[in-house]
Amino acid sequence: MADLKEARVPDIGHADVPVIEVLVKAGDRVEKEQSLITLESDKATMEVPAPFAGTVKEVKLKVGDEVSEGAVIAIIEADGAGAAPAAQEAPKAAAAAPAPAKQAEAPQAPAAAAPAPSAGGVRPALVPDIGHSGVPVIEVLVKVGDTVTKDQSLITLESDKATMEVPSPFAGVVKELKVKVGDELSEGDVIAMIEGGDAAPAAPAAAPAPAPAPVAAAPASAPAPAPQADRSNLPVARPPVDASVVMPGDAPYASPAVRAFARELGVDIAQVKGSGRGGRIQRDDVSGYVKHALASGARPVSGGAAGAGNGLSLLPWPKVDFAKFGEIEEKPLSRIQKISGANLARNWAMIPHVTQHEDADITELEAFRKQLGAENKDTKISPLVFQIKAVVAALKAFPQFNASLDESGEKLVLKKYFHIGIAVDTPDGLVVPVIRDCDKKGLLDLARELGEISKKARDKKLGPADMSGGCFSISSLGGIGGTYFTPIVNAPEVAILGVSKSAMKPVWNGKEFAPRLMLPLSLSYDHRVIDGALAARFAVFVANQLADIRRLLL
Ligand code: CAO
Repeated sequence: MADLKEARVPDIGHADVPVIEVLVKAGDRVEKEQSLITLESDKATMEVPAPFAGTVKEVKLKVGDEVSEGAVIAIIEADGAGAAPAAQEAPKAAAAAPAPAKQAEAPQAPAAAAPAPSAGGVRPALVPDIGHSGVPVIEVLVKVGDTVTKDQSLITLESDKATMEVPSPFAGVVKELKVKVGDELSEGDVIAMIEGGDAAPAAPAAAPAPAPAPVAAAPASAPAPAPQADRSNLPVARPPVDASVVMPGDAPYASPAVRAFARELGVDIAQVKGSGRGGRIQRDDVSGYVKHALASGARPVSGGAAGAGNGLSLLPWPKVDFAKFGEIEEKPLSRIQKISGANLARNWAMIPHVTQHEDADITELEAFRKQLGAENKDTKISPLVFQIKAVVAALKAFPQFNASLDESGEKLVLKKYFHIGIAVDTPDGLVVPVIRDCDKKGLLDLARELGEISKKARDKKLGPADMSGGCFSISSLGGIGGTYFTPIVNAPEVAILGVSKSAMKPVWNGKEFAPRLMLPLSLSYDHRVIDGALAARFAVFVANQLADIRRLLL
């Protein structure tokens, strides 16, 4: 039995937190724990998950709304079986079915537990209620002797669902640090002893300090582990931003403080290699990146902005009041568009692209594909699977294409594996899932896997792991039309094959014009790594593979 339920904002530790993304729309089917909206306080970004599975009937919030605990996010027709009992009984906490932390009150407890604060005295800064216990410290952001202001972040904690900075409850000088990276902390643990320079707001014992922003803000049931996005480019005015971060393909993973630091230096965080646990980017990694960039004469390039200049001495992006010229409507870019846009802009600006065109005669191949399709009615045999095989053969013959420039730009990393990225068009934008070990898979396996990843992409179910590790990408517009195009290389790959729609053409066979099915290919490549002659050979090789399917067996 289905029934209508309200998904509400859980206790998020603050009031009036802006909605920066609405991730579902009416008619969408959502799973329990699937993120509904993204909120961003001044210290953390959090996704609010659905408390139960069902179908969204109505979305009650829009980007820009400011919400507090209890606000209705959406009306969901819950699946009878999937509805969490907590949600049924207590719709107030609906969006965070497992008991939400009382974060707004949390800091008061530590404040009360602190020795009577007096101006100039040494007081402990305690961990507020963070909704979990035993949460690992992943960064210590201050050191002994540092002067901290009230609300300045002291440490970063990371649970499996959220990253949160814990701010200082008062201003002062750090006298002693009681924690180190790796410690697991719970409410009430002492972070540091701070000598209060500015004890005023922190208070007489009877009137505990106003709650230091419980940056732990993630609802206890926590941000859903949905593919996280680099929001460093989001048009939100509230620094520091984003706690959770992953880019398609290459997953930069850093705390809000490190992201803010990278932005301050104009560094595109996606370029920085993390040395921390699980590849997490640390402050030192950002400084190291800048040092290296300066030493090698390059400039750090910030990936996102359309026209901040990005160290490339570009003109700023034109500021135009379009409404002056006629009626307009504004539509925010989707999260995927923002992420892929930043990557595409960087790749287009930094890679010297050349596109080589070639036609493949696929008359025989197409006949074989149709026959294969008739023999395997349960599997859609896309022309793409042959293109994948042809590309793998070409990568084996021309290893320079199965390579990436390393960070220094001085070394080519040659890969011995064959993972192919496939550009998939989704209603929210372009994503590039990767099919692994294509050299070891047969046509039918590839056909099935292609069907699976395309579906996963369109259902927004791809995780960062599905989109990383690609060696070479194929972008097929063959199902749509067009003749040739100039695909943008998907860095750090060095080439990409664009495929357009095949068409019957008269082709001279030495005696006469014969009708042949010709497939237009567009190979874009990084001219720093590949020269034109090699690219032409690669394109011809791919075309020959497709023209005579037996060659794929060689
Ligand atoms: N020439 C002629 N017909 C082609 C073709 C080609 N090169 N490639 C595919 N087709 C046919 C297919 O066989 C299919 O025909 P049937 O319906 O008769 O079987 C039809 O076109 C539709 O194909 P499709 O696009 O749905 O499926 P696909 O397996 O070929 O491609 C996928 C899968 C995921 C690559 C595709 O759906 C897609 O998203 N393409 C867009 C990629 C994109 O946006 N690239 C641009 C990146 S740069 O902005």
